[in-house]
Amino acid sequence: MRKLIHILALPVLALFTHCTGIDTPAGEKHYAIIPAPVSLTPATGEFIFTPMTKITVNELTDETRLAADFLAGMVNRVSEFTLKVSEGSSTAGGRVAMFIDDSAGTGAEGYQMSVKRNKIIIKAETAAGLFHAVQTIRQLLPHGIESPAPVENIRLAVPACEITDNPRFVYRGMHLDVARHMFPVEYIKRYIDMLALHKMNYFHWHLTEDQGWRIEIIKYPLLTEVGAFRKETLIGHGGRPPFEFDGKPYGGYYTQDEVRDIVEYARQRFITVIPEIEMPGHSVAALAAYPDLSCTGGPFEVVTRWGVFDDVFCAGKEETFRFLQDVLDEVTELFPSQYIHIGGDECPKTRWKVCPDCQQRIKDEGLADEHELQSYFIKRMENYLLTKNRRIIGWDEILEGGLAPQATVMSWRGISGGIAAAKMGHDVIMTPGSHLYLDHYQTEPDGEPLAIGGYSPLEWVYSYEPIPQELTSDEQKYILGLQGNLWAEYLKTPDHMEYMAYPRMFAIAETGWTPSASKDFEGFLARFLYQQPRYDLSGINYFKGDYRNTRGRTR
Ligand code: TNX
Repeated sequence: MRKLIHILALPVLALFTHCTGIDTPAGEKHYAIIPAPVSLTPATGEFIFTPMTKITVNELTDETRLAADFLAGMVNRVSEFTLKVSEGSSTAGGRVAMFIDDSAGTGAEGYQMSVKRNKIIIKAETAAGLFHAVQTIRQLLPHGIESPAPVENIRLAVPACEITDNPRFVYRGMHLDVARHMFPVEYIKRYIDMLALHKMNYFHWHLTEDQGWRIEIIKYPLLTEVGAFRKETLIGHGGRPPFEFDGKPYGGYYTQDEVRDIVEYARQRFITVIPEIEMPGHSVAALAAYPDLSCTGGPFEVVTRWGVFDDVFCAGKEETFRFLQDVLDEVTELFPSQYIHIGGDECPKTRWKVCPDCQQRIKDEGLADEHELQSYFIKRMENYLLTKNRRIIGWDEILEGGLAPQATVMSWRGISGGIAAAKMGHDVIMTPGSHLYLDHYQTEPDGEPLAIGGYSPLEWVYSYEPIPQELTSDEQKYILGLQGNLWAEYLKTPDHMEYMAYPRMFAIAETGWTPSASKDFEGFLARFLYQQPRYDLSGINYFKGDYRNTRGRTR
C-alpha cells in the first residue's frame, strides 16, 4: 500500500516578484520560477491535469521520451493517475503536446511554452529544451508535486501563461568534493535532481584528493583498498598546529556500478557529469597506494588533515604517465563527458626541485623550470585525452608555465586567471572563491556550524556577474558560464553538505540562466520563499537564516 500524504493548505502569501510575474494570494496564480524565465506573460485560467490528459511528442526518441516521461512520472507519482506518453502531433485540447521544431528559434536548450485552459503546447529545438520546459511546469504545479508519495486530492493546476526561455550561458554547473568527506549515492542523486530542477547542466564530481581516492579503478585495486581510507580525521579548524584528531577511521568509495548509475541518473536529467582526477598535486591518497609514483618512493599515509602537501606525482618517471593513462582509460569508459577535469591546482614544486628524475626530464625536454614541468605534465595528459576525443579542464594554475593548447580554464583564485585565459582565446568557466565557494559561511559564523571561513550570504552569491569588465566583446564569448564549488573539508554529514549548498545553488542557477538585466535579488528571494514548502517536501536540508548581506560585504 502506498501511503497518502496530506499537504496542509499553505498560508496565504502575498509576494510580488519583479522579474517573472506575480505571486498573488494562494489559490490564484503564482509564477515563482527559479531561474526566472527570459519572458513570461501571465494569462487567465489554468490547465488542470486529469486522468484523461494526454502527453504527446511529435518525434518520440530515447531523448525526447526522457522529457515527456519525467512529466508523466511526477504527475503519476503524486496523483496515482497512469498517464502515458505517446507519439503525436495533434494540438487538440486535453493534452500536453511537445514538439521538436528545428525552426522554433529557441537555441540549444531553450523552449517556448503556451499554457492555456485546455492544453499546454511546448516547442523546442532539442530534447534538453523540452526537459527544461518540464522543469518549468514542475515549478508552476503546486508544491505537493515534490511529494515522494501520492497526495490526497492534489489539484494539478498550471497557471496559464506564455513563456519564451533560453539560458544566458552554455555552462551552468555545480561541483561537489566527495574526497574530504563522502556522501551516499542517494544524496548525490538528490543534488543532481536539484541541479535539474534549476536547469543547470553540469555536475563536476571531485573524486580524488590527498585525503581519499573515491572511484574504483579495476586495474589498480590498491587505489581504493588503501587510498580510500584514512586512519582518522582532524578535529576543528585546520589552520595551524597543534592538530587534534578524532582517532576514527574514515573512508569509502564509489564502485564502478555506482558511478554508472549516477552518470545515467544525470543523463536522464540532461546533466553531464564531469569527473575530476587530480594531478599532479592533491594526490597523496594515490601515492599511499602506489608510492613508486612519487619522487621519494614514500611510504605515505592517506592524509588526515587539510591543506596543500609536498608529495605529488613524479613528473620524471614514465610510470606515472602510464598509470594516469590507465586510470583515464577507465574513467573515460565510465563518463561520456567531452570534458575531463584533471585538476592541476596547488602543486608544490618542492619534491620536483630535488628529484633526479624530474630534473632529468626538465633537461631532456628543454624546460626552463618546475613550472614548465607542470605545464609539460598537463599538456601530455591533454594530448592523451585528445586521442580519445576528450578535452581537459584544469584549475587556473594550469596557466603557469604555459597553457595546454585546448584546455578550458576554471578561474578560482579570483577572476584574473579567467581574464588571462579568455584573452588567450581559451574557454573559461568562472568559479571565483570570492563569490562561488559554498564552503564559506553564509551568515555570522557564531550562528553556524564550523566552515572554512569567509562570508558569502545568498545575496552576495546572487550578485556575482560572470563576465569581467576587462574583456572585449570578442573575448567575452570565451566565458562559457559559471560554477559553484562545494569543498568538503568541514562537511562531515550529508545534512551539512545540503545546508551549505541550498539555497545558494539556486542563486548560481539564476545567474547562469537569466539575462543580467532581469536579475533582481528581492524578486529572487520572494520566489525562493514562496517555493520553500516545495524544498521541504523534496527532503533536502537547507539554510534558513538571514539571506541578506547584512554585513554589507562589497568586495
Ligand atoms: C582550494 S579550489 C582548493 C581546494 C580546497 C579549497 C577550500 C582549488 C582548486 N583547490 O583543494 O578544498 O581551496 O576552499
